[in-house]
Amino acid sequence: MEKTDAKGFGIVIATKLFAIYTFYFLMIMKHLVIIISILALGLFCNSCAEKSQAQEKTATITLSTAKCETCKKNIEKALKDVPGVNNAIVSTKAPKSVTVVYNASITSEQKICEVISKAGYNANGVSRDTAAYEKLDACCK
Ligand SMILES: [Cu+2]
Repeated sequence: MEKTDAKGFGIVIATKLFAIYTFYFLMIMKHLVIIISILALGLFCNSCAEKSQAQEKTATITLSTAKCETCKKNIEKALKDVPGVNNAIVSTKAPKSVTVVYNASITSEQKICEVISKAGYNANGVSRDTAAYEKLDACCK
């Protein structure tokens, strides 16, 4: 009788120890998984940031026909919604130009010039769209 009790007690202790070890093992594994995930995410974000930085370019496009504040607004507005264009600042003072910060993996200087042309202005070598030019305010012609 005593022997059986001792044996039963032994099994209970062993089971409990096993449960405790399993619990701690799982806890440690869980933490490891979380830590590894965070590290992996960090590396991933880093490489993404480096990649997008590498793709970011700045172009200065000559605007031979831009004249006034309305022109500035028209061109900046046209470029604002172009996918890949991060920033565009027009200067109507000589030398008249627009400085565009864009993502080269999404758009190009040529595409940006075409957008400006469709807004009615010459952009580098791309001549203004005549129909768009006709629609401009009198002060811009
Ligand atoms: Cu104008």
